[in-house]
Amino acid sequence: MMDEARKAELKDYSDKIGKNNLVPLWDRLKTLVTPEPKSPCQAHLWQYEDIRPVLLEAGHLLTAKEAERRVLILENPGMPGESKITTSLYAGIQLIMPGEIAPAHKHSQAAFRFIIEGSGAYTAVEGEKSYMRKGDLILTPNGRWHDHGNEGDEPTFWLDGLDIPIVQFLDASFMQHHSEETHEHVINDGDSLARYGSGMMPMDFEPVSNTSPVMKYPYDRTRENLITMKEAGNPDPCHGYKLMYVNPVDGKSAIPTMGAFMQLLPKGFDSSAYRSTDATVFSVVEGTGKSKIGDKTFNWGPNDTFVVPSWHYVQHFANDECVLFSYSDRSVQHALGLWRQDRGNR
Ligand code: GTQ
Repeated sequence: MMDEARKAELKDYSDKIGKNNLVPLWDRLKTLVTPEPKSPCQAHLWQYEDIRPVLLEAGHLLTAKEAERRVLILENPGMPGESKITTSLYAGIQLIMPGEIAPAHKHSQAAFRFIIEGSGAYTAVEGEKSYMRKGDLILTPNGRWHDHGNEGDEPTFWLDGLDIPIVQFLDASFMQHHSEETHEHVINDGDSLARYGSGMMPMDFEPVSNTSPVMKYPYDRTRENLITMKEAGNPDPCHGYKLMYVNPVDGKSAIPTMGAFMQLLPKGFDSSAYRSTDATVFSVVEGTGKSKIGDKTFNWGPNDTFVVPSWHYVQHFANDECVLFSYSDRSVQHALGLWRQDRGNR
C-alpha cells in the first residue's frame, strides 16, 4: 500500500505535467489495456411494436424530403447521445411513405438496408434500382449516389446498418447532395445479381472497388439456401444454419467495413453459448424465441432488433423455426487480425 505522502506526491506530479497536456500512463494502463473486452455497449432489445407507431407518427410530422432520411436511431442505452448501437456501428429504422422520395446524396459511410415491411419502395444506387421486399438485403457501398423512393401504396420500413462510428473514429467523412432529387436510374432491378451474384461473372470483369458488385441479395434465394442446408441436417451447435453475405469477387464480406449474416434456427433449437469480439446487431425475420445475453434474457419476435455486445456469451432458443439477420464489424476485426471467438467450452 502506498502511503498518503507518496499518493499526494504523485497527484502533484500528475497535476503539474497535466498543464503541458501530459498524462502518466501508470494511472491509465489498466483501463486502456484490459485483459478482455470491457465495453460501454449494453445488451438491449428494441421491439418493433414500440417503433412502428411512433415512426409512422413521424411520417405525418415531416416529409422524407424535409428529413432527408426519416429514421429513428436505435441508440445503445450504454452510450447515450452517441448515435451508436455498438461502439463501432450505427442502426436506425427508416420509413418512406407512398409517393415520397428521400433525395439523392452520397457519403463515405457504407450502408446495409435490411427490409422489414412494405412493398413497392426502392433504393437506387449509382443508377441501379432495387425494389424492396421483406428480408432482402440491399447494399449502399460508400461514395455512391443513392436515393430511396416509394412507388407503392404502403409505408415501407427497413433497418439501416451503417459504419458511421467507424468513419467518425477515422475522421474520414465526406458527403454531398445531388443537384437533382434523384440521380439517373438507368439499370434495372436485379441486373447486378444476374451478372455477378449467380455463380458466374461477366467476361473480362475487373472489380472497381473492394465492395460487392451485387446490389441486392433477395430473401427468397437466401431463405431457399438455408432451407436446403436444414434439409441436409447437422446444424452448427452455436449458429444453427448460418451464411455470410459475401462479395463474389473475393469471398470476403459484401461491404468491407461490416459483415452481414443470415441464420436459420430449427424449431426447438437451443444453441450452445457463444461469444466473439464483434458486437452483433440481430434483426428477427421469422419466428419467435429468446436470447440469453450475459445475464439478461430477451424474448423476441418478427421485426424486433437486439444487440449482443462484444465478448458477451449469447445463447438463442427458437420457439418456432426462426430466421435471424445480423451484422457486425467482424470484417474489420478480421482484416486487422483482432477477431476472436469462443465457442463456449466452459
Ligand atoms: O439512407 O442514406 O439511417 O445517409 C443514416 C444516414 C440512412 C441513408 C441512415 C444515411 C442514410
